[in-house]
Amino acid sequence: MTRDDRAEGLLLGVALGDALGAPLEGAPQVAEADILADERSTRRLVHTDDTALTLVLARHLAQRRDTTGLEEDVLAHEFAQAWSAEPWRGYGATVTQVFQLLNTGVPWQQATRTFFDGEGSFGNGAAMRVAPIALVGASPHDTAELARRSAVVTHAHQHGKDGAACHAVAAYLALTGDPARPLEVTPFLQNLARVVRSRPWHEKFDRIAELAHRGADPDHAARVLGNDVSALGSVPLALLAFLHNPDDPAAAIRYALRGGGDADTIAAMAGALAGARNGAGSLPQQCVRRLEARQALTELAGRLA
Ligand code: F2R
Ligand code: MG
Ligand code: MG
Repeated sequence: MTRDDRAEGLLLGVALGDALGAPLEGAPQVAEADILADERSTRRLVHTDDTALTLVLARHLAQRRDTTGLEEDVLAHEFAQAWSAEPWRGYGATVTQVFQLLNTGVPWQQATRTFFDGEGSFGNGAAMRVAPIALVGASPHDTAELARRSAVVTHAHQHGKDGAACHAVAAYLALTGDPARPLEVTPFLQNLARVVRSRPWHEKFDRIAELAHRGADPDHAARVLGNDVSALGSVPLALLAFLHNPDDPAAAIRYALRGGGDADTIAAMAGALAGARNGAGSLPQQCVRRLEARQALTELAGRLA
């Protein structure tokens, strides 16, 4: 499997999870039969804010492949412009206000701290879009650093930034691990714990390890780990969905969807991880063909790989 194929798998995995989860976002739990029916349907797979902002970040990185890597001021402006162009993609309430401030010229350092007593958002919006960072990071540490820099332009809260770092490094590990060898849960989580050091995240890593070893079902896992729009309440369930089904992207996405709650985002993150490990060829082709942004994502994967 080539690096191109895995880069494409990572980006298409985001869009696949996002678009399959979009009609399910907010559902308490989801029946597997409904997911299978949707996979087999012919509906066009329209994405939401998760993929829209992933495209923005991927383009930003592709344009700076050989130079600076990431420019926070420009990136903040590009995110806000994407929201202005398509505000109907299902954005969060607070990030919408951040984008409005950015579009009136307020610097991101100030705009992001306007909310929640200066702490800023702990939503999963920075994590849901961060996967392309794994394609340019030189190491887990470098990937975490870049992820935090990409996060802080909209999500100032520590959990928002840690969520982005956690998911980006998980994507880096999925992308660079050998898919011919079984994925080992404990070393994978230990690698994440080295770059995301705060106690609440370490507690989640411990829960993930227990649930993975017990083969927990998605309902139970969602109750233990959370399935909401916060970074701490969604990134862990996406990780478990992947660790439970490391070699089967369709199964990882289904597991994430069955957990309900923030289904589009949790499935987008699980899809990125499984797609990165197994490549685009392993994704369900009858769904990939229906993805709204398939061509743009494939082209960006080629530039970033
Ligand atoms: N927003 C949604 N879905 C809502 C329904 C959309 C509807 N279907 C439609 O079509 O209109 N989905 C998207 O939002 C999530 C990503 O959120 P993001 O980008 O982090 O947004 P935000 O606004 O910053 O945070 C989300 C909410 O979390 C609460 N919150 C955040 N920080 C907080 C804090 N420090 N204290 C208390 N609460 C905090 C707020 O309620 C925020 O509005 C993804 O699911 C994406 O798909
Ligand atoms: Mg969404
Ligand atoms: Mg969502």
